[in-house]
Amino acid sequence: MKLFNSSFKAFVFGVLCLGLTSPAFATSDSDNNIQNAISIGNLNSGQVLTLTGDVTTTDDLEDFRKFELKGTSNVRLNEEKIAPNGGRTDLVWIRDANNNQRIDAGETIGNSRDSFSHQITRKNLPAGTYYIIVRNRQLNSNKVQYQVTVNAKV
Ligand SMILES: [Ca+2]
Ligand SMILES: [Ca+2]
Repeated sequence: MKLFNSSFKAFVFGVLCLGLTSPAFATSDSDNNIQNAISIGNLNSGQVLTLTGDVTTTDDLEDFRKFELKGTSNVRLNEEKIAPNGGRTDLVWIRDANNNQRIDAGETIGNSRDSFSHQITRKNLPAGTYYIIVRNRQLNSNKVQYQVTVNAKV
């Protein structure tokens, strides 16, 4: 009985620890580098695209998305958290000017760091391929759900 008791306690302790430390997992995805960025579509002047996702520090640190700009436009990126899983992220905006699917010097056109929301506006952007990177900045394993609006009406 004593043996049973102690193993039962160990079991309960284990379950409690598991419950306290189990990390929040993000929706599994493969958009973790620029080559595997998920396309959200083409953007013409006057359009708005919306993308959503989630990132954690444990299993999915960053999400890469891309869009094509079909003509010269003013574009605003707006990122906000979706309740209840708000948290701090980085928002990085890349223009792959030489179309080599790499981030080269001078291709980062916006970098808003470590904040609960972000807004970046750029005027007279040329047609081409653009990338958006959302990176989790929480120190714990909390999942951050985000929504990014890409607005070419500005
Ligand atoms: Ca990802
Ligand atoms: Ca490049």
